[in-house]
Amino acid sequence: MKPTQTKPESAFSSAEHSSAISYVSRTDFDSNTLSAGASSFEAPATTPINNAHRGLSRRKFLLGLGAVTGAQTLLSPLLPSGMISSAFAQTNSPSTIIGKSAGLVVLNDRPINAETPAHMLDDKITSAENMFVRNNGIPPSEIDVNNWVLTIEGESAKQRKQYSLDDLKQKFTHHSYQLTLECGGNGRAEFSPGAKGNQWTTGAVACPKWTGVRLADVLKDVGIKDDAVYIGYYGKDTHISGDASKEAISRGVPIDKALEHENLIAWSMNDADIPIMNGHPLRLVIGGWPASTSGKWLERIVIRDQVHDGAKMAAPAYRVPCEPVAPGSKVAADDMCIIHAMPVKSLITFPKSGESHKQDEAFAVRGHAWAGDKAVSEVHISVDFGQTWQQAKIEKPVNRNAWQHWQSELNFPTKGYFEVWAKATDCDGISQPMILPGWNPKGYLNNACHRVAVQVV
Ligand SMILES: Nc1nc2c(c(=O)[nH]1)N[C@H]1C(S)=C(S)[C@@H](COP(=O)(O)O)O[C@H]1N2
Ligand SMILES: [Mo]
Repeated sequence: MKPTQTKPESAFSSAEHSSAISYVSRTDFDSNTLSAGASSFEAPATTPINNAHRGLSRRKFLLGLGAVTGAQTLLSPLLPSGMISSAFAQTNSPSTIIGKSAGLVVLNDRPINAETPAHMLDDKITSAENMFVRNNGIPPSEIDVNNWVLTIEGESAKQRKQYSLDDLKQKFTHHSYQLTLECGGNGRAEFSPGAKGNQWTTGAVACPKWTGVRLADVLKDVGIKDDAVYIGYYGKDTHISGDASKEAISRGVPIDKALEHENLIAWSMNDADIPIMNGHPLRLVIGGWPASTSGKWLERIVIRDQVHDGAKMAAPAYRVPCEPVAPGSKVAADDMCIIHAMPVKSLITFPKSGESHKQDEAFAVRGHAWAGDKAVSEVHISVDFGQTWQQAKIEKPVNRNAWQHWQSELNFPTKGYFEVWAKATDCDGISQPMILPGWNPKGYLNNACHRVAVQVV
């Protein structure tokens, strides 16, 4: 049963958030803010291709901002079209999403979707304010922590059982893990032909520390029948249409994946309550898989005797062609397969793209790398468009399914314009591609190398 939309209560009490559906204030957006302090490298820019395929809501949003296009031309002479790193596609639009940094880039305000510029992901543990927000529907307007109930049921559950937050906290052992959540559509902005949906560049990824109980412990407490195939989640958010009979999203994972130790039913992020936009008071955290499997505002888990058939499980959502297709192809629903683990990927979080650097000074570069269910074994850096590579130092993950930090020091052969490229390789020897891999209709799984610009002076 879905809750009906009610007026915002204490959780959303701040004056700027007085409307029941608007958690974003647009008042800070104006062309002055965007252009102030924008050097030629910091200028927001997108390729013509990306502009052509931006979602309608984004286009409207940008139009509302005014003079964005002027700033775009500042950068374009520096890079051949099609070679513009997605890092440059980010604007510096300030946002005021409840609990979130002003530096997050809002891609859509209904539902709220906002990504984190790469340099704001520099911390080893992503801060709550800097974690991206990906909402498919409207977040719950009332959250009653004391009366929150998690129900576990389904054809393959031995019984139907309910837990309050206190039950969960008292009955089961607590575990903390740093777990990487990356939206399946992260990197979509680079698709050509473009894909509809939020035009994520690089910032729909985060790796905070989560605390809660093991999903497996709770499922086992309920009892799992031998015929269990999948689990599915349901959250308290509502469908964007306001239709209470529809779910915003209800996805899941195969039972074998669900039973892995690192999956949590979490109530805490970085030792504090999970931010409202990230699923307070309870969420699933399934590290390494598309973050769409990590249900927010978690109210119910079903243990299924078939592949879960909740909202956004069916094609084309979170599916890619089972066999590779030519860019722009139409793909039949039957030929689309559910995305499992996310592919190997890395991010350069320092320096910020567009900084200047003195040639005679040491140049430090660092970031994170992750590889779905696997570990990353190597990261390589190039400053000559991939002609030569230098190996970076990489740390072990703090636990399975946590991203890994890497760092390196670089020398530049001359002054001038350079791009720093980073390429991670997973423990099976699979590396990131330099350019967009396997085109797919919805723009998922772009794990092409991240590139940042440096002007050496
Ligand atoms: N209930 C609920 N859970 C959800 C979603 C949602 O819209 N509603 N979005 C999913 C998707 S597509 C992603 S990428 C992640 C985003 O998590 P975040 O918003 O905490 O960053 O949450 C997932 N879980
Ligand atoms: Mo997502």
